[in-house]
Amino acid sequence: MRVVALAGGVGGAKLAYGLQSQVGSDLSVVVNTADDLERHGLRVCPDVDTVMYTLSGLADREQGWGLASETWNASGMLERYGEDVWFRLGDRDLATHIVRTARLRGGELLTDVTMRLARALGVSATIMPMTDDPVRTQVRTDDGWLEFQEYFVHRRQEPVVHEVRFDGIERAVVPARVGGEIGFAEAIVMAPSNPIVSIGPILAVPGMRGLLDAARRGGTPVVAVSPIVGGRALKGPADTMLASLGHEASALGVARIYEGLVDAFVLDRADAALAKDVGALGLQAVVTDTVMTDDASRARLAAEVLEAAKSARR
Ligand code: FO1
Repeated sequence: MRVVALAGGVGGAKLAYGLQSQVGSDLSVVVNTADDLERHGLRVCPDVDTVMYTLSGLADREQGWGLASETWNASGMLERYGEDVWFRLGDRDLATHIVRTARLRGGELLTDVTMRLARALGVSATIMPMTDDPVRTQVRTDDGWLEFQEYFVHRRQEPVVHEVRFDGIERAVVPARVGGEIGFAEAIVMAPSNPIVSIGPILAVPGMRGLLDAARRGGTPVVAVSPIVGGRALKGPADTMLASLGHEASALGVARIYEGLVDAFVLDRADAALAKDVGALGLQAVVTDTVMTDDASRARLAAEVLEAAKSARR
């Protein structure tokens, strides 16, 4: 079964890992790049790298991002030189950013760079950025507009978010390779990532929604997994962000955002009481355990998501 997953960082990477365990190289993951940033002259793609490290089995599983058994010597040296090191780059992680930046400067597209890096790490799935063009998430807070990682890491997601924009999105183009994979997909999965700042930018790339709609019209089911369980985000600020942006901070609030875009919606047993309201939106509600604590739970959720896709096939 050819599967395309849309994903942000940590939560999305875990489900992608489960999906890879089910379908191997038939999985393509389209990853958010609006969290990207420049650090020390290098291009850093946090969500792409989180997915790549997770799928290669090299990720720091406690932290969710970065590499396991990382060391921080370069960061210490950068600090001695007076550089800002609030966005921490490990020694081995730095190699990824050095190679990526050099290849981009040499004229390679981010899609090709990403696919080569993932192949070198032994990833069997195809990992693709949502676009090759620069797009940056910015959030409006009481302190004005902040770059995403300034808000997320430096300010620890503390400022209240009043508005979100994706700078550069109108000039962004869906890579041909992404369009092709969506066109051939037999199931499309929205991973349990933040619907506003992880899945949101992917859907906002001009042409992306059209590709997904065309796939659905052609009979490809689209299944979304809620990143909110019992009114709380498992990781990150999705719950508080939903609330401050006027959405309900619940699985139902997420289902409403995806209304008209997905056929089935997977929510946690803790939210079983919301299944009826999700169904009333016209989505097939699937209630199961969605919290992925180990390899087995990642694989089981992925298998259930693919079953939901089969039964939602149009
Ligand atoms: N997250 C943090 O909370 N602190 C960091 O210093 C940090 C560094 C970092 C470096 C490379 C990378 O790929 C990810 C990193 N992240 C860090 C995670 C990242 O900010 C978030 O996971 C995503 O951007 C949110 O999806």
